[in-house]
Amino acid sequence: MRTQCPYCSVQCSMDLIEEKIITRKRFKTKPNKQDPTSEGRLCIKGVNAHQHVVSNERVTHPLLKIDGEFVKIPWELALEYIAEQLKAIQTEDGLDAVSVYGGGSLTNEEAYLLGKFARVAVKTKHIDYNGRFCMSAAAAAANKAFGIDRGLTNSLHEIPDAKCIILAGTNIADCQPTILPYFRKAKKNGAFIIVIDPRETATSRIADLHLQVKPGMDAHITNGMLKVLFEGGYFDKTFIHDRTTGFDALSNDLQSLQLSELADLAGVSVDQIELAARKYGEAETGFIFTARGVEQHANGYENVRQFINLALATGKIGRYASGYGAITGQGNGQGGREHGQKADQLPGYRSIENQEHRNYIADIWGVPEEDLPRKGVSAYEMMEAIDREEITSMIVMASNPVVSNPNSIFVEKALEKLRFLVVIDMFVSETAEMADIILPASSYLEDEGTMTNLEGRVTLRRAGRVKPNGVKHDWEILCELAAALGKGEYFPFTSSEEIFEELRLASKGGLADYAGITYSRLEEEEVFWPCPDMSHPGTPRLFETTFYHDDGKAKFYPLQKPRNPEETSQEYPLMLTTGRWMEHYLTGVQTRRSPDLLKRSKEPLLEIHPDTAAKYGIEDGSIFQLKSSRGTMVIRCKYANGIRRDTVFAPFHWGNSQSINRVTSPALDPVCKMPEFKVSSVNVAPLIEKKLVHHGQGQGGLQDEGMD
Ligand SMILES: Nc1nc2c(c(=O)[nH]1)N[C@H]1C(S)=C(S)[C@@H](COP(=O)(O)OP(=O)(O)OC[C@H]3O[C@@H](n4cnc5c(=O)[nH]c(N)nc54)[C@H](O)[C@@H]3O)O[C@H]1N2
Ligand SMILES: Nc1nc2c(c(=O)[nH]1)N[C@H]1C(S)=C(S)[C@@H](COP(=O)(O)OP(=O)(O)OC[C@H]3O[C@@H](n4cnc5c(=O)[nH]c(N)nc54)[C@H](O)[C@@H]3O)O[C@H]1N2
Ligand code: SF4
Ligand SMILES: [Mo]
Repeated sequence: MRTQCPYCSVQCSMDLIEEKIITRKRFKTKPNKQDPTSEGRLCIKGVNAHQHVVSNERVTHPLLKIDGEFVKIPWELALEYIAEQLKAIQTEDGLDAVSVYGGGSLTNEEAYLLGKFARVAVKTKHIDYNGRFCMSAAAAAANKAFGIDRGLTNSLHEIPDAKCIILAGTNIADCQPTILPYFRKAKKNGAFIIVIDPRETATSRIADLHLQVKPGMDAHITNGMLKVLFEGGYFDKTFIHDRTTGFDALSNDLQSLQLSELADLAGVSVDQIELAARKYGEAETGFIFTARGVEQHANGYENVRQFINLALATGKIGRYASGYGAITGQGNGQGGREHGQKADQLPGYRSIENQEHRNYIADIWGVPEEDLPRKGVSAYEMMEAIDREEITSMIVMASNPVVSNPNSIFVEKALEKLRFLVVIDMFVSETAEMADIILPASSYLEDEGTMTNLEGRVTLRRAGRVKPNGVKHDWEILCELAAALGKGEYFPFTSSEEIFEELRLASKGGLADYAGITYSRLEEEEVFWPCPDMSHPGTPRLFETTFYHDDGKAKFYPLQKPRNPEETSQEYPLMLTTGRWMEHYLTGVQTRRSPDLLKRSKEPLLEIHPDTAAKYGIEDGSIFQLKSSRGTMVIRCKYANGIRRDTVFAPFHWGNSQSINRVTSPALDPVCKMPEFKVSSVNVAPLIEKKLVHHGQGQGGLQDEGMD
């Protein structure tokens, strides 16, 4: 079967061969050599992606919690029961007491339908999704700077011809491994590669210059670079004049900056800032890429705006081999943020507070405009509203918020207060364990639909495998739940293609315009949005002639000092930053159920510099408690020579006592509500009990052989 990896935003396609030898099943994976993005490569996660699908831990029945135990119940009863509960709660607590929480692994069709489901079937304003923790800073920055938000402005194929590449807070070698060769090619062609990251990573190893920034202090580097570019005459005055606004306010402030002060604050040297600026300024072509390292901060929005300033000031955007990109994260991190799962958004990147937009979508949906709710609050703010008992019910589809939210001890306590929690998932995730009812969803191998990759390229993933008995597709579940709520007429869909046809109409004329894309077109070619009609070729390169603001110009952002992240103190002297490892995906619900991936990486490890470890008397490989003012988690440490001495790093791929979010800070960016996952002040303390006890869930015991 031809399929696409369910994990990251590259969306590598592959052929999966399923062999049956007597009763045993074997799987082989072959990359698709014709894949225009991965060029026939797969990473270790892609090779093993089918393993969770055939895990014997898949949920294959609706499960209702009775006296603390899950009991299998038939679908009809499950749907009826949910509808009854939701209606009762809304009668007593109000329409907005029910909330919906989505995810970036959903197909475009399902993300679209989830938004419609919340607004039309449940009639709540409270819907948001895990992309709030992922794409929101870059999305807000791109919208404000360019008037549109699409991950990369150019196709990956242009990277090898760029002469300078800045990789800021993006660890491509571990997180989008199959696109690393584009960067290697650029290097071979003479590009100067700059990595900005507090740690040495597999990505920083390809860099010509590695700026080991102090977590949260990127903007001091960009400000310093801007000053050097200005003074060195590297600004593109024609581009600035013709294509941008807001430059004067910015340039006036540059004079007052002191490079030495900025370098000190950023934890790098003046020489490094100067070299980075000169190399980027001199290069005829260049790219800047950011990811969660600069975005997941309480000033993530400003951070991204300041990186965009560099591209605008030097005119390195809107042309071949020059541009900016926020490397998107989840499989459908891009499409999932365009069609209405966001609290303030309607399909096609329309705004729920814009009268014209409301009229247009109400018309497509066949509901009175006044019936459409207004905007709700962001993902973490929903947890706060649950804690205040303003929201008393939640439907979670394709996310594991109890592990992925910051300050997760608080979040877990809040979720316990819910009157009714529904989780739609393939597994009993840590969040599903808390649910009153779990509905089993199909997996990527079984469910078809479109996905939009990091380049803005829309791909069609066909279903290769029949879903297990008792399991439904997410879109089917939404249609059936809507029917149970008495709104079936608005959800008459019998295939994902029918939903896509409505999405095309709903997105038409919006910023994320998919009107010119159809399933049959996607069978022939992958299309980059915006694509307003069938004769339009799609838009691989953005901004060649215009930006998307009314005046057609891009906007500079005034100089901004980075807000100091949570300060370290005597009690919490170290800075914790968090992120990913190659072998696991997000909260690990899927990859911890893939035996080959779990074998490679069994538990989280805290990366700590040996000098720092020595200071606190920590032996390599020992287990201890990591503490912050929010709580404690348990983790083994691993010496890492390549990390800053004031910083420790851990992945967030594990739950329960090993969940790093038990200690992370809930500070939110005021503009986009991105949490500060990348800086929390912590300390390390010895454990009394040294033996690590694994929780049963998702810690192995799975199989991809011998299944019927
Ligand atoms: N293997 C794997 N791949 C994945 C995922 C996964 O879970 N596992 N998840 C996918 C998803 S959803 C996403 S969003 C992407 C994320 O992709 P990335 O953003 O590349 O991944 P992270 O590891 O979160 O962070 C990147 C780097 O930022 C650095 N960093 C931390 N603090 C700072 C800082 O203050 N400034 C700077 N400049 N850098 C900092 C970290 O050391 C880290 O190396 O990956 C996608 N791909
Ligand atoms: N400390 C820290 N925390 C972070 C981050 C960080 O860097 N540091 N990064 C943040 C980022 S960028 C992200 S994207 C979030 C991700 O956070 P989550 O969304 O919580 O992560 P996942 O593990 O992808 O959870 C997805 C759940 O949906 C299920 N699932 C997968 N596919 C489907 C499907 O098609 N349908 C249904 N119904 N279920 C499905 C999986 O089994 C799993 O239980 O975490 C954020 N949290
Ligand atoms: S995880 Fe990403 S890079 Fe790896 S195979 Fe899957 S889509 Fe490709
Ligand atoms: Mo993400």
